[in-house]
Amino acid sequence: MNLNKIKSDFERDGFVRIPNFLSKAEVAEIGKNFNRIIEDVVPAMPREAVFYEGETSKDTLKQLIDIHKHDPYFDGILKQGKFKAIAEWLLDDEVVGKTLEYFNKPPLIGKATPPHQDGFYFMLNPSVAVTMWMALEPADLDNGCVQYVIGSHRGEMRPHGRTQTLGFSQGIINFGLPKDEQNLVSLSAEPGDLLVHHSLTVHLAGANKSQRSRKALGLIYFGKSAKEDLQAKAAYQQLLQSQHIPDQRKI
Ligand SMILES: O=C(O)CCC(=O)C(=O)O
Repeated sequence: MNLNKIKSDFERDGFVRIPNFLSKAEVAEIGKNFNRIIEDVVPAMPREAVFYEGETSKDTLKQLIDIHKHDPYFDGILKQGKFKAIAEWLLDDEVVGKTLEYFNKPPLIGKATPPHQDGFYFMLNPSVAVTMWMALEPADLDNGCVQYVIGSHRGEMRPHGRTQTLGFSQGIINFGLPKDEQNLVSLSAEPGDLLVHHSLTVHLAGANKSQRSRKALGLIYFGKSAKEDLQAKAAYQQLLQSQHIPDQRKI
């Protein structure tokens, strides 16, 4: 791993792909633990932390949030070790691990992830935070890999509005400007490849049109220098209430 190159790519593009960040054995261990969570822990998790694509069944499970609050193994993954260290390196800051998530797009029914900036959900000032997305299975355009708008982290916070996508309630309302179209790239990934993006980077993912699932681990880190914008947060909570959204994604 060339850490300097990883950081300069991240600073230039607003995201970086780190191939083989975890070994196949480490990925298998995480996959095994997610299976354990789905069997043993999900039944006791709060409703607003578990999202299904349509009916409630293991085959339609699409997202789990805040898993670290329910399980010491995943708390350790979030708060110790390699993921946290790379977040600190990229942000030039001490970081706090905020949440650990599970993402899937079930075969044929996994819906698209709307274009958004994570910072809109976080309400930080300055918006010093990263999201990590590590493939547990091959991800490509057919099953809905992550797509980024290169350099968008250097732009402004875009206007967001209500979507109908469970787990991603807010999306950019004017997405599709020439600067979006011209700079959009798809990042296919193999198991163990890690994608890291800045909280202002515009990103999305397509629907899963394939017969394969698309499972991934998600992690979010805030820099110690990022302060919660309490006024903006209160306004955001009010907005969610007015939209009848009981949960707040990510945090
Ligand atoms: O898994 C996905 O489809 C997208 C994940 C994402 O957008 C995020 O974690 O911010």
